[in-house]
Amino acid sequence: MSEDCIFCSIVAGDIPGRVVSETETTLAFLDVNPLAPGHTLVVPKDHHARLGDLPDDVAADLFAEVHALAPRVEDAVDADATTIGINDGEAAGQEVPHVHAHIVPRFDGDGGGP
Ligand code: DGP
Repeated sequence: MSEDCIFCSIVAGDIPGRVVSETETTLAFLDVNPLAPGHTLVVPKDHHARLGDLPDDVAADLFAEVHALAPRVEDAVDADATTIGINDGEAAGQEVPHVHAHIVPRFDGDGGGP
């Protein structure tokens, strides 16, 4: 855990998160500033700032959870498609330096994306 990391605080239960699912190594919760209904973030429970910092097994667990969850999120909000993305590094738009995958439900004609 990193002391001043907002996502570590959500994982620890120190600040509230609207949790969607949890595995031994990952937590998924709703984005506080959603691009669409159901916009979900999936994070490894351990603190790692960048994708390349993840040990292989943690990276595999993270993608396995995105793989399992994305169709469920899409169904839950009756979306037409899903955009999945990771902003990896500040210049890529990463605001929270704790690796996270965005699952963004998409709707026909919504005209936008992350
Ligand atoms: P990124 O730009 O890829 O680092 O996305 C960070 C996302 O994290 C952004 O969509 C808003 C979300 N976010 C920031 N702070 C919080 C928080 O305290 N709770 C939740 N649920 N989401 C947060």
